[in-house]
Amino acid sequence: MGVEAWYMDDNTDVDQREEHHRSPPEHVSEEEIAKHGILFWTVNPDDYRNDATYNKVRKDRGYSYEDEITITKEGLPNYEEKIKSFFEEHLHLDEEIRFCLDGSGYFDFRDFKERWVRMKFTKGTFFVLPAGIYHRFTLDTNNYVKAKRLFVGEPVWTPYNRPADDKAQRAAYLESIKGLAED
Ligand code: KMT
Ligand code: NI
Repeated sequence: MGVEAWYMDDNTDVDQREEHHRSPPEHVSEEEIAKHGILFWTVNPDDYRNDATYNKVRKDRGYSYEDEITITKEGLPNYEEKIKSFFEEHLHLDEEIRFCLDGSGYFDFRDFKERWVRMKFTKGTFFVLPAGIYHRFTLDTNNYVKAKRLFVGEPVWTPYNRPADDKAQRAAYLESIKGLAED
């Protein structure tokens, strides 16, 4: 359903906003992403209120809360600090649900072998990262994204930086992907 993803090189110290493809590039399929418990859809960003997929997912999964975040140097208070914390490897005790309205960026997640997978977050991308998955976010070189954040009930955005292996949600997540090692 239109998510582009690839294994990363190890040079994010240089500039996290670059693509960081390996050489040669190694793409990661949507099937592989899905095996990690990540859900994703493509939604019409210009008319999402009337988008059947968007409405069905919200209803079925109980996403009662939504707001918007715009990330630009001028528009986001404590920009530098936020950019830095988004890119620290972390997990949450709840799902991270994001829908890209405009602009773009990258969500990186750790696969079952601890490799970083970079997923392109672009206009119309709607996805759910499961609780307990290690991940991070960065803007790309366009330096602009506008996204919706959804949640079940009152939102909790707290990141737990790695290591957070003592969390029950981490153990549950690892249990959920246990089968991957044997594939
Ligand atoms: C997060 O939690 O990493 C963010 O909200 C990043 C911005 S959403 C594109
Ligand atoms: Ni997060």
